[in-house]
Amino acid sequence: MRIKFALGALAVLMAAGAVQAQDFKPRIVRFGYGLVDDSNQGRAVRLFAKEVEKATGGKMKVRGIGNASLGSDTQMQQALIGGAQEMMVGSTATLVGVSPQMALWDTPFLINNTREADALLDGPVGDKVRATLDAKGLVGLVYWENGFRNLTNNKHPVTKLEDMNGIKLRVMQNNVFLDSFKALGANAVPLPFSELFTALETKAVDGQENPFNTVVSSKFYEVQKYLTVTNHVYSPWIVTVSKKWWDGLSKAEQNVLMDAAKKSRDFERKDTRDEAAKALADLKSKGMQVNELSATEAGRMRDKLTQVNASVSNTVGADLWKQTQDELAKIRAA
Ligand code: TK8
Repeated sequence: MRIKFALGALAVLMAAGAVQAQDFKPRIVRFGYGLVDDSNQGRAVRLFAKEVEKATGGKMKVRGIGNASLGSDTQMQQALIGGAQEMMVGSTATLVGVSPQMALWDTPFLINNTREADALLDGPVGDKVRATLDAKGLVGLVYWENGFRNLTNNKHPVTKLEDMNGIKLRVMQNNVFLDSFKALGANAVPLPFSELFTALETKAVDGQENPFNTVVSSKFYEVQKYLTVTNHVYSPWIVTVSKKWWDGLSKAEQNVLMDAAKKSRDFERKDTRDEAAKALADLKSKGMQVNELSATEAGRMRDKLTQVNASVSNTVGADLWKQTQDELAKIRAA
């Protein structure tokens, strides 16, 4: 009887403890990102900030800092690992130097549509890849949608494979992208996103590839004439936290961040898809010349790009590669 009472009292105390304010310390979270404030990235960071402040009664304050003001993707990753910055969102592709398994997402034509993307990224394969960051000083919370990437350039319309020849093309700092565009015949140059607009403007490079949304938000249409709908790869963003900082948080604080990250993910994917659906018309009205590839030419490019699959499989490991193919087959059959 006495024991029962003691246990009951303990349960009440624990339940009360779960909502007690002292679970939340006053904290400032610097959340860096590369795109401009008025972008799908910026909007989702602001939603995340609101959710965190609401859930902690204003104790935890999230400062979204865009425009790569805190540094390029790779610079911010290092700041998180060292504990000098708390959070960021950026391309999984720029994380390959930290975790080689991230290269899985760079496989050309791996994912065909957003249904496959969500199921694969939010399922066991996505979790496994995300978890590889733990040992490297980062905690991966959720994947956001960057989107299907398309090609822009300032030289000439790309209507066939041979048109890629001689285009000086900025790619992300990532070997799969470098190899892919070399295989297509372009002169691929790795550059951080933060230097891209200027590189296009000064004609240091002729072209780049990113989702429609980014071509709109970063105003690439001001410095790029031709857009080719290639959809050559689905690009995720990943929201990461400094593990050094994360390990010092209470369980309640960690739960708040994870909850808000999931809410921001759902918001961001919908926002990105709504925006992407309108973006092409928007870019045309801004003067870009848009072309789709004929089925034959798309097939020829696809053949060249699938050459890099073997190297991705090598980098990420045959087991993860096979698990991915199995998982995709399941998703496609469902
Ligand atoms: C933004 C980048 C960007 C990516 C790129 O920081 O570098 O082209 O697509 O979204 O992560």
